[in-house]
Amino acid sequence: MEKHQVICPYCGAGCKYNLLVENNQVIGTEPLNGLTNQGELCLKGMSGYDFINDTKILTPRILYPMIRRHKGAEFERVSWDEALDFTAKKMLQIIEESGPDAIMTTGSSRGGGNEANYVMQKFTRACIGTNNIDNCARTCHGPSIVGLMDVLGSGCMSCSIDGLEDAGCIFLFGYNPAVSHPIVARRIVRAKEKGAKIIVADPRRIETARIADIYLQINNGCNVAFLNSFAYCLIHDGLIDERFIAEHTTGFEEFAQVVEGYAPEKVAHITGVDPEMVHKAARMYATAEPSAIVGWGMGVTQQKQGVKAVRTLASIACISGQIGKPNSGVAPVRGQNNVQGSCDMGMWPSLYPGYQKVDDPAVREKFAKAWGLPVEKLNPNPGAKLTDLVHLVKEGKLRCFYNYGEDPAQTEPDAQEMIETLKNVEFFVCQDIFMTQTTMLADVLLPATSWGEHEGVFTASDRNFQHFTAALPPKGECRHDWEIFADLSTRMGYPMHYENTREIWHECISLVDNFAGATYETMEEQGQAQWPIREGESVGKRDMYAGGVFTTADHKAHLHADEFVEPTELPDEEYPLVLCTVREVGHYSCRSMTGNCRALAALADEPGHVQMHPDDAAARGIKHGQIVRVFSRRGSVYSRAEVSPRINKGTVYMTYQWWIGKCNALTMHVTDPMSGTPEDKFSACQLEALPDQVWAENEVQRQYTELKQELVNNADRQDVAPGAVAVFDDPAHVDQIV
Ligand SMILES: Nc1nc2c(c(=O)[nH]1)N[C@H]1C(S)=C(S)[C@@H](COP(=O)(O)OP(=O)(O)OC[C@H]3O[C@@H](n4cnc5c(=O)[nH]c(N)nc54)[C@H](O)[C@@H]3O)O[C@H]1N2
Ligand SMILES: Nc1nc2c(c(=O)[nH]1)N[C@H]1C(S)=C(S)[C@@H](COP(=O)(O)OP(=O)(O)OC[C@H]3O[C@@H](n4cnc5c(=O)[nH]c(N)nc54)[C@H](O)[C@@H]3O)O[C@H]1N2
Ligand code: SF4
Ligand SMILES: [Mo]
Repeated sequence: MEKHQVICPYCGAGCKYNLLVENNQVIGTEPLNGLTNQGELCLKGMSGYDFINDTKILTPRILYPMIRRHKGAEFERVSWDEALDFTAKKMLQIIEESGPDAIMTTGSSRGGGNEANYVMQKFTRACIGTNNIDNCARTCHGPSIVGLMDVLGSGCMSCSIDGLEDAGCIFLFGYNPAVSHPIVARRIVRAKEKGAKIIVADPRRIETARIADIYLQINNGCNVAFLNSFAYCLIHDGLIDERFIAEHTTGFEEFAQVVEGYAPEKVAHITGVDPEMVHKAARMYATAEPSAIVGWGMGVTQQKQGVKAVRTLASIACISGQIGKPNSGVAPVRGQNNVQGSCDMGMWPSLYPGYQKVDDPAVREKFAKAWGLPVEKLNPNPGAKLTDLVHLVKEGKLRCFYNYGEDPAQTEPDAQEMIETLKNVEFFVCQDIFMTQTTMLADVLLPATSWGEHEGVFTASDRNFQHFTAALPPKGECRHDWEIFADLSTRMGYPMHYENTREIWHECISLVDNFAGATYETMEEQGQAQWPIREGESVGKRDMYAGGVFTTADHKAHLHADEFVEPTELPDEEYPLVLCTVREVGHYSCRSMTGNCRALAALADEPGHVQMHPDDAAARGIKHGQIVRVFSRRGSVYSRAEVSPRINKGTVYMTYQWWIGKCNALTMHVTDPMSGTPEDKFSACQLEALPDQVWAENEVQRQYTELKQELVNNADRQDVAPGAVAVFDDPAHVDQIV
């Protein structure tokens, strides 16, 4: 048996383990003593490996390049040369006719790694000439990046995951670590054991609420009102750090003026919590010794006022002096295993690698020189966002979408609208490891090696770069993501040649002062390298902003508070329930990987669950475990009722992992105007009991089988080698292939 060291491909906790390999099959995992996981793993780390073996439980892997010669044609397997020449020709034609901004690309926050992302953004900027590049952080912690850059200067965690257990208080606001980052949740339990106070504010009584000293069951969608009232208490109850405010911040007067209107007593009808408890929570947080950390997640960011809430959270840390010392400050715990990395690599329309701004001439000068280009070739304008895709395609401004390692047909809001967009975009290239609902719609499908089949570097949520190795050789004709981008770029007239990921990585870090010390050698010697880490340094910074020195231009924190605005689609008579969409513990994002793992697929399957309060279930005659219909202004799906008193009345919760119980068929495409992040946490819906449960169970299975079969049919086209005769029963298709 062989053992190969990897970093987990699921959440951003960055757990380290070995893949156990026998006869070219992964047969298990073995936890290692990584910085964050210390010899432990969660369910997904333990059991989430066998998708690599192409189990075909949910959907097949793609192993050969395929193209559609024209819209509406079937997939046809072709050689790499043909697939890439076909793509290059079409993209060059679009650039010539409509300019580089008619193309959008994405980064992937999953298996590919930092090197693949670096090469993708170089291809996008240097070869195509656009800044239309984005990643799933747009639907995720985008508001944390934008809001924290405004207030503190950097859009990341100020502390470290392992440091959580040494804080005196942890305040969790709209973040459910027991499900989302179980190994981070373990640190919070440790903190509690070491005497830390825990505050949880979440409309659902989440697992961590059980160990909370104060649990605040706030109303959905009230964040800005609640945080303003929290800040009001800090100011009025004598809990602010006046010296810190005077020496290290700007804008306190304006901040105080805004929150003045939000006494907890005055806004209790919005927040839904006992004002006395807000005063208590503010005191517990501000007086904690030696430090306090405020941690947040999607409950904050997937809201119309996401950026505003983030700015207030960061300002709260500043005015109470709970930042700028060890194990303190802000913890927007990044979701995907490498979403911190794809942002680090500049998969963002306004930023080059290392958060260097595209509209800064000195930055463009630096990259142009390094990439051997005249500076005029680098576009000075920030590009479009992933959530702009729909309207740009509709308006005819975007003609090509190159989707690398994302599944928008499942994960973007208003799925039907997104699917139409993907069907309508003139030229749609997909690079993935699986056949998915998105890749099924592609004009060109490029098969990449999976995590486990390539090496690279991921960045964990707390800015730690960690190297992972390959355990298996590539399957079929799969190529590494970075090789595909470099080859395509070369065919399009901007040659890129790299021997390996080490070469790419060392080019990347030579262009970013804050990453320069994170060489492969440092990662090997230290186990990881946490940025900021300058050239020659072997250890980076666990904590940012020491002594209250921020990374803004004037090194001060710029405090911000805003007025509260209600969510966009409030419940009404027709759609009286709030729909909030969250996560499934044993499945991960679009589920292409976890759905193909034997143990995880056996634990939970379609049509997923809809969580509701017993009164909301009773009012509709719904019983626990029954299939129900959930519908909104956008669509209608089936799900299974999960009735629990831990859910707040008037709101139902669905997880976004399911194909049949697809909550994104119900969500709205409305975004925070400051970050472009969808309001996935709040829309209006209704539930209906289904009297004939036998029919309902059969209907779910019928839909599920049909969709799986559609994916298999598309994937089966790869079994017909180029030039061979197809044996499918569709005569039109056979004609084409012959
Ligand atoms: N098992 C598993 N783990 C995952 C993922 C997965 O798919 N499966 N996905 C990963 C990804 S991409 C991410 S980004 C992270 C996300 O991890 P989290 O940030 O924990 O995400 P959610 O569970 O969606 O939302 C967090 C909490 O916000 C609460 N909430 C809802 N509305 C409000 C509100 O108005 N105010 C407040 N304060 N709270 C509210 C919800 O009840 C929920 O408990 O998880 C990662 N980990
Ligand atoms: N309603 C609702 N929707 C949501 C959310 C929510 O809370 N509610 N959460 C949002 C959040 S926070 C996020 S982050 C997004 C996630 O949205 P996505 O990024 O779309 O979801 P993933 O499942 O991570 O998609 C990863 C894709 O990459 C592929 N892949 C994996 N490894 C590799 C590789 O090495 N190379 C290549 N080429 N491909 C690879 C996988 O097969 C999969 O198709 O979903 C968002 N959607
Ligand atoms: S906590 Fe996250 S990184 Fe760690 S094993 Fe679980 S899914 Fe993987
Ligand atoms: Mo995420």
